[in-house]
Order: sequence, then C-alpha cells, then structure tokens
Amino acid sequence: MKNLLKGAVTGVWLLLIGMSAAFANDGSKLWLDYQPIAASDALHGEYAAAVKAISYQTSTPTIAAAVEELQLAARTMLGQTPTAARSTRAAAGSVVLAFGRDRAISSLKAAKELAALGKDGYLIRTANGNIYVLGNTDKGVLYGTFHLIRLMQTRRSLAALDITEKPAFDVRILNHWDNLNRSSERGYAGPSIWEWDKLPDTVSTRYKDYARANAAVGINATVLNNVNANAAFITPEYLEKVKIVADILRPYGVRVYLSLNFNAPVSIGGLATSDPLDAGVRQWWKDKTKEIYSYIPDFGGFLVKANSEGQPGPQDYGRSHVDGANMLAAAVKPFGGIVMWRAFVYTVDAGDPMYDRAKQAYLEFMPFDGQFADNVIIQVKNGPIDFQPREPITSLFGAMTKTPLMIEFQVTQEYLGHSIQLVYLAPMWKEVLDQDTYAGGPGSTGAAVTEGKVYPFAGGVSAISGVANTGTDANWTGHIFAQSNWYSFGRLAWNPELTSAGIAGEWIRMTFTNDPGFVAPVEQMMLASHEASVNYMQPLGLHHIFASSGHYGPGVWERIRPGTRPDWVPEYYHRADSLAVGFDRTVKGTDYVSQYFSPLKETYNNIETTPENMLLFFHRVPWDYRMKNGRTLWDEMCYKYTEGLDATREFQKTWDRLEGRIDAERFKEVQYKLREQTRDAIWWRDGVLLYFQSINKLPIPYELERPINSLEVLMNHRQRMSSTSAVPGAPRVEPTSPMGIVQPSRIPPPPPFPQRPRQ
Ligand code: GCV
Repeated sequence: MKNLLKGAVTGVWLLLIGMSAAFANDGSKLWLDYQPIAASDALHGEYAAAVKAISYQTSTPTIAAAVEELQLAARTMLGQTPTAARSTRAAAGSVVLAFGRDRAISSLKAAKELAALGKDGYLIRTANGNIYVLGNTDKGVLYGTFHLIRLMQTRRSLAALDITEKPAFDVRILNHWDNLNRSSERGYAGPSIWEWDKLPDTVSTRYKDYARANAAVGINATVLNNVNANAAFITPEYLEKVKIVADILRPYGVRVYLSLNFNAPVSIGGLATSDPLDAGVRQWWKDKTKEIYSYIPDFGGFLVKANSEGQPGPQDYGRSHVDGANMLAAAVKPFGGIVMWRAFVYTVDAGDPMYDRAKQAYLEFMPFDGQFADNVIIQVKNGPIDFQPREPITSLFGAMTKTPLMIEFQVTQEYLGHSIQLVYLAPMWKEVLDQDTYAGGPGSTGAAVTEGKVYPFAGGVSAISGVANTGTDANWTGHIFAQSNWYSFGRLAWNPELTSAGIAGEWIRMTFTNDPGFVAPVEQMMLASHEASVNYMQPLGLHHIFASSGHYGPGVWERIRPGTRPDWVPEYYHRADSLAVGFDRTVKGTDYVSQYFSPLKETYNNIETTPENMLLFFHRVPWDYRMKNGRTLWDEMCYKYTEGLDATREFQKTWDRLEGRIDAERFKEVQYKLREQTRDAIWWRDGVLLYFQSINKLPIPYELERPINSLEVLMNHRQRMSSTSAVPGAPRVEPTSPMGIVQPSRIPPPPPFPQRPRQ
C-alpha cells in the first residue's frame, strides 16, 4: 500500500514535470520558481542523494528560514522533502548548516578561513559525504543556502564543492520611492507592495516573498518610503506598521530604513523650526530616533533628500549639508545606525549661460570632504544628470577622499522604457562599476572607490543602492524581464565583478527554464537590449531629451520658456541649431571635464579621444563632423537610431521563435510588450530625426528606412504619464518633485543656444 501511494505521488510529480512548460505562470515566483527536474536527468539522482537531510546545531529564525527554503526547493525540484533535525551528527547525504561556535566549524577546521569572510560571507564545502554551509553568522548560512539552491536551479554539479563568498559592499539596499497612499514615484508595476492602508491588521504574504527574493540575491537592506518623504512615516501610527514589515524581513537579513522629511520637527513635532543647530531640534531628533528603535531594534537608519527639487533641508535655515547630516548621524549613532545623505542637488543659476547641472553635486559637496560624521555616507547617482540611458560616471566618485560615497542606481526604468520595454540594465551598471576614475591611480574603478579599496574610510560603511521597481502587479515588476534588473542589482551589489552575461544566464535559468535552446538566444537578446535602447532613444551622448511629462517618449522638441527651469527641458541638453548639436563640457565650455582626474579629464576634453558613445555629452559637434567610421555625425546619428529600431525587430523575431519552450502566459505577455517596444522605438527614431532634420535640413541617408510618421503627428503623440498609480479610491498624489511640463511647441526651429566664451 505504502509503495502504491509512493508510486502515485511520483506519478503525479512526473506528470507535473511533463506539463511544466504548458502551465500558466504569472511570474510571481520571481527567481525562486523551483522547476521540477526530471528523474531521468542524471543531476536528479545526484541532487537527491546530496540533500536527503538537513542538520543544524543552533536554531534561530534565520536558520529556520534557510531550512524551510531548502526543503521547499528540494520538494519542488526533486519531489523529496529533506528531513531537518537539530543535531551535531549528520547522516551522510545531509546539508549541514552551521555558524558561530557550532561544532561543525571546528570539526572542519574552517574557523580561520571563515574569519576572513565577514558577517555575511559563507563557505560551502563537501566533506564526509555531506555538504557544509558555514558562516560567521546565521545570515551567512542563509546566503550560502540560497547559493546551494541556485546551483541546483542552474543545474550545476554538487560534487566536491569548495566555495567561499564575501560581499563587496556592507549595505546592499533597495530604495522604494513609495508613498503613503501606495502610489509609487516612477513606479510602473502598480501600487506599492507596502499596504499601509491595511497594516498592521492585515499582513500581505508578499512581504515574506519579498524578503526571500532579496536574501536569495544578497540584498540586505531596504528603504520603505520615497525620498520625497512624508513625515507621517515616523509617527507612532506608521511606526507600528513599519515594525510589522521589519519583523517579517528580519529573519531574511533585510534591515529596514526610512526616508526622512527634514522638516519633520515642524510638521509633526510642533516645533517652530527644523534648524539643525537648534538645541530643541537636535533633541527632538534624538528622542524620535530612540522611539523608532523602540519599535525596530535593528533599524538601519535614515535616507535624506535635502534641498533638492523642493524638499526641505538645512539650507532653508542657512545651514549646510554637514550640519544637517551630522545632526541626524548623532541621533542614530548610539544605536549603530547610519545616515545616507543624497547628493542629488542642482541649484540652478538660470542667469548664467554656462550653468551646468552636471557640475552641481561636486560643487556643493567637495568643500565638505572630511567634515561628515563617520556614520554618514553620501549617496550619489551613477551619472551626473539623472539616471539617463547612458551617462559618464559622476565626477564625485573618487574625488571625496575622506567621505564614504555610495552609488545610487535606478532599477525602476524611469528613463529606460518603464515596464513596457525589455532593457536589461546590468551592462549599463557595469560600465559605471568598471569605469576607472584614476582617483588613486589606475584601477580606481567606480566599484573600487565605493568599496573603500582606494581610500579606506575609517569606521565608515560601504554601500550601494538601487531604486526599486516593485509593485503589486502579479509579476512584481510590470515586465517579466524587469525582474532581471532587480536580480542583477542584488548580484552586482554582492559582487561587482560578475559579468552581465553570467548574471543573465543565471536569471533566465532560474526564472524560465534550463533549455539551452531558450537560454542562449534570450541571453543574447538581454545583452543587446541596453545598447539598443540607447540607440533608439539617445545615442552618441545625447541625454535628457525625454518628454518631460513622464520621461517615456521623445520630447526633443520641448523648448526653454520664460519661467521654466532650463535644466528640465530637452533643449537645454541637446542645444541643436543649424550648425551643431551637443553640450560643450570641455574646458572651453562649462569645464565639467575638470572635475575628473587625469587622464579621464583629458580623454573627455578631447573630441578625438572621447568615446563616441558619449560624444554629445561632452562636446558641441558640427553636423558634418567626421566620425571614426568616415560618416558625418548626422549620418551616424541616423544610422544609430535605425540600428536601435532594427534591434527591437530582431528581439521580436528571437522571441517568436521560442514559442512553446516556456508557458504561454509569460510568452504572450513578453510578445505583446516587444511589439510595443518596436512601435515606440519608431516614435523615437522618426521623432528625433525629423526634429533635428527640421533644424539642420540634412537628408536622412537614402539607404536607410524612411520615417513613416510626420513630425507633427509624433510631437502630438499620446504621452505616457508616469504611472504614480495609487490604490483605487486613494487620493492621487503627483510626484512631489515639480516636473516643469512644457507642451510641445510647433516648429520653426529654436534660435541658437547661447554660447559664452570662457573668460
Ligand atoms: C524621487 C528624478 C525623478 C524624480 C525623483 C528624483 C530623485 O528627478 O524624476 O521623480 O524623485 O529624480 O532622485 O530624487
């Protein structure tokens, strides 16, 4: 009877395997979709023999989470649930989870090796017929367990394992730009996953899944609310809700942080001022911080956007960034918290025709180097403008030698196609992480300077952040492939030396299938997607020529109008006239290049050595300038836009050929979105080329496909608004940063952009 039952269970499970490609799959399991492995697969036998049981010595909520995950993975992939026991003796075929003073560590003589791996690192080793997953802390063990599961998900052998891992950054943090009413600034996947309207009574099961997904890629921190912050988040009513979320994330090693509104002492504290040098204000923050820690004992600290895009800050009181940041640092210091102070500032000097937004963060922050408290870290966007499809690395990286800096990437695709376009961002982030700043000589890459490898920041933490792309859409991120950006942010935060191809390959296998006929073409498509999007939106160093209402389609025709901030308008960035196009940031222009170290400064200052993919970011270039391939700039621009569009058509073909290799639900969803992507790439290519053509009067090379739309139609094409989608019925909240919306103007072309010779 027992055998009969066993046979029936196995039969059902085998049936599931056979049907898995046909099953509906809404993508909600992310990279934790443990697909069944056929018993006929040689690896099935190997895995089944290796994970018969789980043994651990010290029981903690985090160890329990590791056990639960491994059991779930084995049950789903292998049809067998390993027994778990608290014991110091493991039967052969066990996975032994051990940390701290657990006996397995001394019996394997692993203590010394482990000591070098820090609190999140781990060691996975095959010995005595078992697999040992060892860490200094239970968190290390959890990360190691997810690594072990990943090996099975990607069909790697578990024989003779000897793996050591240690994360590059201490804090690997997501920033949710999520509001109280559950709208999400620059979010394209539905309302916020944080159900403030339902908490603390109703607790979504998604919180735990969010924690699992993050732990699986090594993300260990999260800021729950928008940097355009509502002070209500630190009132008791909301702290009670935040506490529930923090309690659920804690076993998975994800620490909670909050964004602050600098004016909170006035707006919720009833004080007359928020001046950071006022004794009453300082005491208010100390008391408030103590209160926060009474709810969340491992609270991570604060993220602050101050004096930027209308947010309050110390400058409102004639004080400095240092005054503001150090006041908050003093409040969190006794509890081991940190302050992440953003350098996204760009005070406009509209009267100065040489004003350059790219220079502002450096100008405002460099004078303070060495003055910030040791638990302050400055959060700096990867590029000097604003998360554009391609920008050079921000000049501040490496420049501040006595202050830790953290890179802020944007996982949500504000300027990269929202959740409509397939754009895999790892290659873009790698450009920044791998870029040599030469700050401390060659090899001072973006990663190295922020890891603290070039200037050791005594006492300071290292960190890296990504603006989250999650929402309540079934697949979490709106576009299935946008999941890969969340995934790769975590993987690169753990190890910036991983390759984009390696991460893509893992993600595809874990998310869809190990079928090589699927993995290889999809990996190629993902790797080509960023360059394609740059080409059909803003090639050759063009930047910020998006429609200002929503940052989706082209807005290249938007003009600077009296009363509008020039640096919110595309014309400010492209500066096109009948003779030339581009932004002169050389020493003869705004001199932004001088904020870089040599030889990067000279490379960018010289039009001949500037990489052509950043040409118009640094130079104002005549339309008839000869590119390295012999084409004129204008012809090359036409080619690049066409190349980008053609690539999207190739993506459609690639995808269509894969029908049947994965479930129909995700296949159709992606197929539909790829169609939209091509449509919108046409909008971009035709729109930008026709607009520039209306200025330079040059023909589009005759061998290239002709525009199929009139400029007028394209300029009035429906503009997609930022989907700051709130829960139904909740009051709509617009992004709190003013958007400077400028209606498309009609041709004729703009007058030449004012150029002032430098003194
Ligand atoms: C959260 C850009 C975005 C804003 C965002 C801001 C920031 O300007 O468009 O929505 O505000 O960056 O990073 O603070």
